[in-house]
Amino acid sequence: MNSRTIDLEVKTDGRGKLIPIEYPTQLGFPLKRVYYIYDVDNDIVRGHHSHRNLEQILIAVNGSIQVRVKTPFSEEIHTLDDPSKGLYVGPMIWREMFDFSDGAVLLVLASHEYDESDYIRDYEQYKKEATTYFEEHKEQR
Ligand code: T46
Repeated sequence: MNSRTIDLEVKTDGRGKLIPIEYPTQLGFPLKRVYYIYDVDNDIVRGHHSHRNLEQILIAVNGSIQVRVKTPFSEEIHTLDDPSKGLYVGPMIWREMFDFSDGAVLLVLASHEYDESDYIRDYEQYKKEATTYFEEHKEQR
């Protein structure tokens, strides 16, 4: 599946920890946008959509968050609970974020500016477009 965990290098010294994220070393795409999600109740599920082109890296900079990534062919659940790990999510991957712990903060690094027309928010429409997309990108299923 076109989604995978990325290990970020931590610079540790007596003062604490620092993680640099730079293009192209840690980031596979030039950064166009950053946003973060926080203050989410534990019983809330966010996401429920796919993007046609957007690439993103999701990092739980505090607390823990579960992320379900799926295609019509496979599904994985990732626990994000470590600021030194990112979850890369490529195009045409359905995502749901849930089980936010108290104080969880989800930082997202995005390859493009916000564009609502890049979203597929209806799952039946997603399945239709994804089936065509993955015919040509079988390695990303
Ligand atoms: C994603 C997951 C991980 C903006 O105005 N600008 C932005 O950059 C974003 C991301 C959102 N918005 C507006 C659109 C909605 O009115 O903020 C509101 C909440 O967005 P949404 O319902 O899409 O939030 P999530 O948490 O379901 O999804 C977000 C991202 O939208 C999405 O790209 O992959 O986080």
